[in-house]
Amino acid sequence: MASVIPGFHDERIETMPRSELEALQLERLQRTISSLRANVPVMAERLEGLPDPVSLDDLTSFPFLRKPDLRDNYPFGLFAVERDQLARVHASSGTTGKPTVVGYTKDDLTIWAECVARCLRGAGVEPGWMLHNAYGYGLFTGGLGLHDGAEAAGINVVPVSGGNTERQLMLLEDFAPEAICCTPSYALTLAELLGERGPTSSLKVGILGAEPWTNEMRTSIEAGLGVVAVNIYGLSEVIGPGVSCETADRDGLVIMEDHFLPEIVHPETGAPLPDGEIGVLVLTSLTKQAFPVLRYWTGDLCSITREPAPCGRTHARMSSIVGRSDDMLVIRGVNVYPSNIEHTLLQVEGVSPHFQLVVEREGTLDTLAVRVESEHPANSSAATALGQDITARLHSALGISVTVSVEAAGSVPRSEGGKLSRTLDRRNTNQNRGTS
Ligand code: DLL
Repeated sequence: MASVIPGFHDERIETMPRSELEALQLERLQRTISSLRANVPVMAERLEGLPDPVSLDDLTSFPFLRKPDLRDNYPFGLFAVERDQLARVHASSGTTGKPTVVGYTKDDLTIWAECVARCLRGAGVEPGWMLHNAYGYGLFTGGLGLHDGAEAAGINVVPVSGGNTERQLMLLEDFAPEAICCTPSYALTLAELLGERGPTSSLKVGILGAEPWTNEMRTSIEAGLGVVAVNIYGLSEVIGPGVSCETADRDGLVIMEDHFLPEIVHPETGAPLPDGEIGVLVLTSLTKQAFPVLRYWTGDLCSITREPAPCGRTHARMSSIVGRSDDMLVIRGVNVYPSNIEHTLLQVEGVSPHFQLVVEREGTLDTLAVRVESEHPANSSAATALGQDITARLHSALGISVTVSVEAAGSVPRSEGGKLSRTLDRRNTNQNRGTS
């Protein structure tokens, strides 16, 4: 793996003493709340009667903003500027119905690019390097978000976007970029194909995010692509990629706290949780003009620490996302997080990082099947033994019985360029009731 050193894009802000940072946050929070009261009628109504915050702790007296609020005000009902002030809109990847629309002024785009530039420099990407940007360009914030951030940091971008894997492999070989960004599942797809053709020598850093991934997956990607793989986090509702990112030290994701105020709250009660405890990440934007969000309930589960990082950064750091409060599977009354399963699977020797969870309903009982891949021929005694081992491990990790099928390499769906859903929930489909 290449050795890369974290750099700074804006060292003064990134290492600002916490007392100064918190004073800045409070001032910006007060400004954001004034803008919501003055410019967003729906929010003005919600905030009526609530006194303005005089300390950051007062934030907890404000209501959460949740995804359905965005849908109810589709498309532009929560924007704080007129349409002619918008420079761009993006929309989040909804699986059903209308997307969630978010807007940016020109200043918002500048701030976003600054945040992403910090992420890239912290990850060890240097000005003058080439970045192969395989995040999707379009309504999704990944492609354009990383693109603008790279340009702001003086990094040259190959705007390849997602998909067309053969072309990606050709460009990786011909252009010899030092850095790549894409989803971790797509990084695995590329690593696998590159592995078949011999290792690539040019890549040093991968900036991967937009979906959950584990340290075990990181190990496979780093080995396959020869990169230091860092985790980048963000969501359209708050700005897009660049809310937080690991540095090349990979010691927690540094939150751009001068722009986004983090809280961790209890998933059911919404009560604040202390640093170090896992709960739902709630984010407040502090500088956004077009679409300010107050206490946005991300649904993403993680913990935070406010200890300064070894590299001198003073902003809070979050753990990797361990799951979502809403993608938890309830199987026969037991809460099952896909990340738990992934963690267990990737500790088993001989199991590839590709797997799929299939949930079905048989009569009134939910069943969970786990499809994994191995190099052993299907139905061989080695494959059977592996299946038994995994079944036992999952039983002890989850507390429920699951069916494990060990399949040939290449059987389980791969990312073809974007986010990969590893769970196929067939509980509510006709097919499941046997009528298809
Ligand atoms: O996925 C923004 C993004 C693009 C982030 C490129 C990183 C890189 P959305 O499509 O709105 O935005 O999806 C946001 O994706 O609430 C998380 O559930 C998940 N997510 C994003 N980054 C990570 C990550 C982009 N590093 C939703 N780890 C979020 C785990 C992530 N989950």
